Amino acid sequence: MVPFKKRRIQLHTASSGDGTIKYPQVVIFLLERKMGASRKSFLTQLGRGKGFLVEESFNQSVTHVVSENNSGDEARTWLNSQLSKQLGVEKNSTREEIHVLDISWYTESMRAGCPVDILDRHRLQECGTELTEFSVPSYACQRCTPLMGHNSRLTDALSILADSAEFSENEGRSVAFRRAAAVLKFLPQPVTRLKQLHGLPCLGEHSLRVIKEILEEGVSLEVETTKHSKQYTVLKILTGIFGVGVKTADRWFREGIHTLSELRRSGHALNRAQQAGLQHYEDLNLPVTKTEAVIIGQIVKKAVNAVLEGAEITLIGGFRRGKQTGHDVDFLITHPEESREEGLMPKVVFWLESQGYLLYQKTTRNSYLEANEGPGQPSSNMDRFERCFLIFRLPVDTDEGKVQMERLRGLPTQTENCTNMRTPVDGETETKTHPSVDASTQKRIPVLEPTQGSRDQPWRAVRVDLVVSPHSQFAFALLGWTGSKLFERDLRRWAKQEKAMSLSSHALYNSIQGTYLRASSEEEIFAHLGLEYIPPSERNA
Ligand code: 8GT
Ligand code: MN
Repeated sequence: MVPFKKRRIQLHTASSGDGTIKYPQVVIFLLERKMGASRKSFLTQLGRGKGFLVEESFNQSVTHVVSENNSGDEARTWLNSQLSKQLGVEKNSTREEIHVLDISWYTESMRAGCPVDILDRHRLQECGTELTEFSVPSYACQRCTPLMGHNSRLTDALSILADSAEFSENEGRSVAFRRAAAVLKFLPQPVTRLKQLHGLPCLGEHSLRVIKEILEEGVSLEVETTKHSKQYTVLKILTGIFGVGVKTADRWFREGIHTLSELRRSGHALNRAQQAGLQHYEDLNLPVTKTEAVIIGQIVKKAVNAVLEGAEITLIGGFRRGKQTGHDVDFLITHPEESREEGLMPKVVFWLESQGYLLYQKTTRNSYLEANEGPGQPSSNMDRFERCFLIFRLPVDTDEGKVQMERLRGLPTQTENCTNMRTPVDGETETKTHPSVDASTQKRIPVLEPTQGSRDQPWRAVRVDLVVSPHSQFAFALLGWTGSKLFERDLRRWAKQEKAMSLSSHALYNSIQGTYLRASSEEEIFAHLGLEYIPPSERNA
């Protein structure tokens, strides 16, 4: 694209109605061919009157060529001849940078008063143009999926439908939408035409319909309706309370409880987790930063070293995959000598508690016994580590802490690159001092005076998960707790369907030979499974 500096020269030649050019980055040229000189002149004046930069003649600064009644091939042929003859530019060298658009893009932009997003239907179709064809392996564990894809408009929409299906307890449907989103996230380029997706795995009829609508219309009616529905917005709020699952949230919703204050007033008996979740709702819905995760890691390391020399901790979950924010911080603890880790968790928790670092804790016992039980179903092995759910009391007297305090002070706590974060919302209108964002209306609304743990406190609440693994199972635990959830799901599915093996976070079992396959690294597990190794940063399916 022509540097901005160069383009400014053109600003003088293209006069607008009152001389102001509102969108200097969008340099339009109207193709006279088949449009006619008088219509071109009329449309040019119209555009300039609205502050658009419309060039009289084609030149190097043009970014948008608008054509009427020409086919895509005709317009491209004309453009290429201009580029090579007039400007001496290699034929295809700038093809990707100049948009060749139908007049509908121009008229819609006139109506909107600004350049509208370029949708599939605005681009002139070219028979001769080759669209990028994608090829995608079926299982997420066969693919390198980066943190950020090129199709977030589509994947965000599908994630909303996946969440909504989860709220209706339709797991199959939810997984189907998540699989479709994961395929799109893997693609190396933005999708522009539906036919590029032909033959790709995991794209069901429903997902394709939604994708088509977004490519053609810019939005999907179903997604918009879902996102603004009462059930969706209320369940987002209620399941955002630590300790509250979909079943409970849905029951409350049906009872007419739609806000946190209504829940507080309802007199419902809440369990210990839910009470803590409600009490620290705002903090727990504020994304945890990588810096905070590192600080908590240092504290946990101190605790672990204080109670057992030589014990090691590893940051797992989303942060290990390179995420910069998360909804919690996950750690895996082990000791190089087998069995030394036994009894470690209560001691670590006791140490943290005695130092005043905990607001809540619940430990679950390890019940995984390979020899006695044999290979259980992978899903039933999920919770068999000694595991502790914590709400950490993170001091904020550090520099980062001060930044956190600033963020907490009256700022809208929107989600940041964190799909399962909930946006704090509360419909209460009396005791407000802090604005927040209502997920359904995007209006700033006041929220309740913060409860303990926020604003004026020198600490904030953060969800932390600790898992203890014997050293012999460490590689499996590391792989199983690094995620993403879909990556894990597909690893287990691959093992079962393609290799007749059973994979859990404890072990890999060959069902045909009736043997366990040992591994001391993630690489070895991938090798046992006949998969190419995928590093954590590319497991973001
Ligand atoms: P986030 O915390 O930023 O939202 O993202 P995350 O770190 O990827 O998600 P998470 O909900 O904290 O889960 C971390 C990983 O632990 C995920 O890969 C998930 O599959 C895995 N995981 C659980 N629960 C359990 C469990 O009970 N057993 C095992 N083995 N893995 C689990 O969330
Ligand atoms: Mn996590």
